[in-house]
Amino acid sequence: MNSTCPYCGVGCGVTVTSRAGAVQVSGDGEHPANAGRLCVKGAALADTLGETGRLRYPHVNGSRVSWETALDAVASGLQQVIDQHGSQAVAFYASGQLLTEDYYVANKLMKGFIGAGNIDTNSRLCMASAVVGYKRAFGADAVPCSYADLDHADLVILCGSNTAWAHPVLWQRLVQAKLQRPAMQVVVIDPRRTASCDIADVHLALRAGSDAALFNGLLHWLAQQGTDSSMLPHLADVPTALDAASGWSPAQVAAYCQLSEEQVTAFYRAFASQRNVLTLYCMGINQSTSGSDKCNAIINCHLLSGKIGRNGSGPFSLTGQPNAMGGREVGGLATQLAAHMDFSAENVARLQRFWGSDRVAQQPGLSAVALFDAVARGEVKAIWIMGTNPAVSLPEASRVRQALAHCPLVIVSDVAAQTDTSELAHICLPAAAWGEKNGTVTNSERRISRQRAFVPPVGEARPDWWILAQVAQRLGFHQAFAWHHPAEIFCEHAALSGFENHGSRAFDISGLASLSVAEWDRLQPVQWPVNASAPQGTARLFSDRRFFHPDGRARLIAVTPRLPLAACTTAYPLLLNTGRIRDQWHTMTRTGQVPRLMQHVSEPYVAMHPQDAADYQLQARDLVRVQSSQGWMIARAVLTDDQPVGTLFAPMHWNCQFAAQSSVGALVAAQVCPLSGQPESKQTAVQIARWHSHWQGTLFSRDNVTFPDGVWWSRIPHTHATRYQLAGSGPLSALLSALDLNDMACQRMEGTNELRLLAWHDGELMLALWLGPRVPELDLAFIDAAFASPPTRAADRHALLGGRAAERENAGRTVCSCFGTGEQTILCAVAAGDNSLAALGARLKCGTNCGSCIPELKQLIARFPAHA
Ligand SMILES: Nc1nc2c(c(=O)[nH]1)N[C@H]1C(S)=C(S)[C@@H](COP(=O)(O)OP(=O)(O)OC[C@H]3O[C@@H](n4cnc5c(=O)[nH]c(N)nc54)[C@H](O)[C@@H]3O)O[C@H]1N2
Ligand SMILES: Nc1nc2c(c(=O)[nH]1)N[C@H]1C(S)=C(S)[C@@H](COP(=O)(O)OP(=O)(O)OC[C@H]3O[C@@H](n4cnc5c(=O)[nH]c(N)nc54)[C@H](O)[C@@H]3O)O[C@H]1N2
Ligand code: SF4
Ligand SMILES: [Mo]
Repeated sequence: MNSTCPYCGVGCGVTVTSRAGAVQVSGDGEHPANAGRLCVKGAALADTLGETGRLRYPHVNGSRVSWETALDAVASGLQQVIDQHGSQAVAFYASGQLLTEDYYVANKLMKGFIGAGNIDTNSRLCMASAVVGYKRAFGADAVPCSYADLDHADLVILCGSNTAWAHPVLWQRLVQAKLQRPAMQVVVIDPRRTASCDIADVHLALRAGSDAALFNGLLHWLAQQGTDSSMLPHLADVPTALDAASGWSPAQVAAYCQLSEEQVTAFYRAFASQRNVLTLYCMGINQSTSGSDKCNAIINCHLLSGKIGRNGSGPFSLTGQPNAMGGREVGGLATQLAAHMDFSAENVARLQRFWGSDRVAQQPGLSAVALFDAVARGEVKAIWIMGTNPAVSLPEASRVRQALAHCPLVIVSDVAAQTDTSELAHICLPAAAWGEKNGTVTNSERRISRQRAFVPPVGEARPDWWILAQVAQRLGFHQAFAWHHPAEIFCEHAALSGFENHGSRAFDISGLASLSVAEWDRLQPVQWPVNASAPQGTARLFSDRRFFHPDGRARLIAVTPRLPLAACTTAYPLLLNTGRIRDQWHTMTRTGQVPRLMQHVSEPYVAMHPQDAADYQLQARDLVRVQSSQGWMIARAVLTDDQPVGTLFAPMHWNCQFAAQSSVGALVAAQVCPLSGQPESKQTAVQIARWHSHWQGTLFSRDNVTFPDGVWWSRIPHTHATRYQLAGSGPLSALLSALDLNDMACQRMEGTNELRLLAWHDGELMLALWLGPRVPELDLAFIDAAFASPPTRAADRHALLGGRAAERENAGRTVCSCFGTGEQTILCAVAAGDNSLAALGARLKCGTNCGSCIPELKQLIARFPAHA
């Protein structure tokens, strides 16, 4: 059966097969988004199925209860708050990872029937600026482009997007396009060098947060060069935008962006001279206190030059989450109603008619950061969080935790048994996970695809739409929430999109409003709009140069570039950037359970330039305390000249389930773009210092371990055991007593400042521990395997205590996650003459599946200069 990958906004189709009871997931060769390709996360989907780490039953105040009890508790809890404090005192915080049907029900319940605007979503942290950018420019939140544009572009600009790691299958398509048409230029705009620079002709490592000036300068340049005059009748507000851009000469841009004037003019020349230009932009643009303006600065250039609405051209905002777009369509953001309607009196009345409700919210609700502030102030007294983990992902995450800890009613719907957010919940509801639920998602190119259920839910997990509808009924809204099947919800949503639309709203899938359940089930991927005039969907918008403002013209927006609010000071001299790594998804609740996805990068880290490391007396792998004015974290130092001097990068993923004190969200300030409400997650001023410890260690354990205060730990699931990396300064006895070695037979080797220990129970290895002033180098795969088949000979046990098999070569850190190929293995092969991608692929297979590791393979090959 076919379904859709639940991770990123590329929206790859997958084919699910079952062989001898084991589920296998492969790329769907027929799906237009990926044509059979998958990245490592998609390829590892089968490993996320099953009960590991899942929430299986409803819980109230920590005790398992029946669904009846849990749903009654949710409904009566919400009702009580509404009765006492009004509907504004309750809120939903939802997610671009819900299915469209789930999302539609959540929005309908809050805005249509509870009657408040307070439903916002994690898309606020992600897409909100892109939405404002499109709406201001086009009069609608409508992505003009398609992935197929990559096959026609002459110049592709990746701006604030590490596509190679965050949208890997799209990146593979770009790599292929460049192979086929080497003349196609690729420009990467990113302060740091990333894996996406691998195929870049040019990397513009501009000053963090300075993109608006670069594009303002481009607008000015385009105006001076004389642009596509046929475009002008379709544009409004051109003079004011050009006026705002007029001061930005290449010299000024170069000084502001810390680039050379040659770099700037070469980029401008390329943009102006190439016919088809595609700008892909993502979090390096959106996550900013001037994110909306940055989006418009980019869109302005495409509009003025007419590089929009045709093959291979356009401003293409990449969506992060699998269904960020679906959320935008149903009104998941507190600032819109539903089906692309805003809160105008006309639209409120329209929705009242459609939903048959006289209590539709009249005004926008609180957006994410403001919402959690209102929780902190006690104004919002009940919050239902579904499909997101705000205690990790929101800025000032420690404040979010405190706010939740004091909130009278916190309800969490999640698939994971334990998250940093669910630890603070009064009511936990088990949601059906990917593979167990049925519905639709919309990817970055407006393509609606089906996610299909193929396994029964674990325990008593239920689909999110069902949970929401049950609560709605208990709140007294029976008829409006009486669906029996998600297909019915989809059809209602599709009907609403066409309701009194007459071409006024871009989002129109009225052509799908009368699907039968069987037709919905068979629905093939299709790009909206899908209506009477475009029954097969629409690949490209604005080919006719008609936009959605009432006069049909697009708007240029006057942009005044602003640098990040986060500014370095003597106390906080370094600028911390945050983002994604290749093999992890967000707060790791699913990908963190998959051993092979934990091997590429296993621990929270902070990347810095070697010069900065030297200034702070840091060495590679040291533990570093990173501190901002908001909070602090501990992470391992990675030294790389990919990182500009004076700047750091830390992944956003780690949290209290995977490491002690390593959540970067605690450091980021809750400063937002005034237009979009999106936080500035990419820039934080920080100081760093070595985190001193007397000992470090590696522990493998069959069971999870809780460590005493003062011990820093990070947890890394392997196939047969869990590994912990440890560090601390306290007495080792406190650590050893936390390990509870009572009933175990222990083999020890003690030296000065050093301890090695194996603990056995009934012939099974229970624990293996190495402690000392530095982490010893261990053969991790060999140790993990000993938990499945313990060595019996004394000599082998002795070797195990040494941490490595007597005769085995250490494969080193995993580079290729698909085939588990280690760095050492690759380096040996390169040294032996396999010094090309093809030769490595032929010998070790690495890089031949999803291709995400190719940039790293190339770097390893480059370490050995080719023989003359
Ligand atoms: N592996 C993986 N893939 C994912 C996700 C994941 O968790 N893991 N999450 C998905 C989601 S929800 C999202 S939103 C996307 C995000 O996808 P991306 O936006 O591509 O990923 P990020 O790593 O957040 O940030 C992108 C780049 O912005 C750069 N940047 C920082 N500041 C600036 C700046 O001032 N200007 C410019 N031009 N660039 C800057 C960063 O250095 C970084 O390389 O990824 C999606 N895909
Ligand atoms: N510093 C910093 N912070 C960031 C970012 C950054 O770049 N830097 N990026 C921001 C961005 S772009 C994003 S999108 C956010 C993401 O941040 P979050 O949304 O908080 O991260 P996730 O881990 O994806 O959370 C999804 C939750 O939903 C659960 N879940 C999975 N499937 C289902 C389901 O079907 N139903 C339900 N009910 N639950 C489910 C998962 O177990 C998990 O707990 O982080 C933001 N925060
Ligand atoms: S590129 Fe995105 S949608 Fe495709 S397989 Fe990877 S994570 Fe899934
Ligand atoms: Mo995102």
